[in-house]
Amino acid sequence: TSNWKIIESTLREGEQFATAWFDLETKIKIARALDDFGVDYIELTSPAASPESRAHCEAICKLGLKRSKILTHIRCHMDDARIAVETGVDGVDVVIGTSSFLREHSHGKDMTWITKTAIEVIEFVKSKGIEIRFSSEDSFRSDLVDLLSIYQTVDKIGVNRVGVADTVGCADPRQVYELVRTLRGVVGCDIETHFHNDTGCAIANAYAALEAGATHVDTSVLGIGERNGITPLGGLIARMMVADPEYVKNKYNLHMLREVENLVAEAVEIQVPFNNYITGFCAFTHKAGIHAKAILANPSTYEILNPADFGMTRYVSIGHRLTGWNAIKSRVEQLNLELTDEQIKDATAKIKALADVRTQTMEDVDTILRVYHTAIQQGKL
Ligand code: HCA
Ligand code: CU
Repeated sequence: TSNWKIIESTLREGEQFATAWFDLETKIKIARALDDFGVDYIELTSPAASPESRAHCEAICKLGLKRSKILTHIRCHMDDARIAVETGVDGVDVVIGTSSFLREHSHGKDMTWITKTAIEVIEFVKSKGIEIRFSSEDSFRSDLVDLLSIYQTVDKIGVNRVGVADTVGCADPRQVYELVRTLRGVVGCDIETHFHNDTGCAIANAYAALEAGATHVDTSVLGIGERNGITPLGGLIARMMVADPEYVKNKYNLHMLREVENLVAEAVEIQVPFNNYITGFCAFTHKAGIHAKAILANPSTYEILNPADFGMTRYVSIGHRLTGWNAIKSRVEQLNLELTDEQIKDATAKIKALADVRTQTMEDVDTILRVYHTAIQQGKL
């Protein structure tokens, strides 16, 4: 897994999220934030979707972003392709359903029609000198022979990427690894992947795809998209920070993650989940006495990611019944109180007793420690 790229689809897949509605100003803010973060590509809703979508696409292409290339995403159809190439995008992502579910109940076309149209669309987009990706939709419920043969055909006529999409979120990492691995042996072009999260595998699947030789992963901020969404940008970053830390640190401006998530959360009126990767409120909170003690000695004991890499801070929670005297001692030192270890153990026992009645806030803990300290000084204890 090296030299992989992110295709950030908050402004395409993310617009398909239940409560998403982006005006141009919001889209520009999100696009600029993603560019500051450093994603390789930003994918936009098809300009054929509506007049506003087209105007937005044109406006975002004119921003002259520093790092991110602009893509739009269209159906495999000449009508859409003709509009897309006029918008100023750097590339076009073309998609068509290939599973029997979608062929029979959605667009009604057979593989012969699909192949013929794909070739026509690809040659047209290529003739305009911009990037082209061809993807099947519902790849994991498509016939493998159909898939490989169409990918091989489009690879021969010179697409930049072929795409694999788990449209319904049914695939598991092993299946993904196998399909991408097979595909890697069949095409020479780049391989883009797109994973829905219906069964909780979206990040693991993206990782398995990269391990198998995929080059591009689709993400959206906070994972927003159809139904419960796709691989989240932050979750993929967390995974890859462990797998490939130098690459991730050198390439992406990780301190921007929180800002871009807050921007998108506000735009679609959701909260950042409590258990969100990296930025969830408790992502770096340590609680049990045993954990707190070890974390204070060396954070790597119970942290695989360093919060400072993302502009986040670690928090050691101490006002609860699971607390321990080592954690309390570190607070005593922060407060500049002079207490012996024996006294700290005594104060810890008092905090634990109170916390058995109700959880103590940081302020509560500080007050208990200050009162205890004063009592010691006045010789009352
Ligand atoms: C959809 C299409 C898509 C396309 C993915 C892609 C999917 O909204 O159904 O073009 O890579 O999940 O198949 O998002
Ligand atoms: Cu999708």
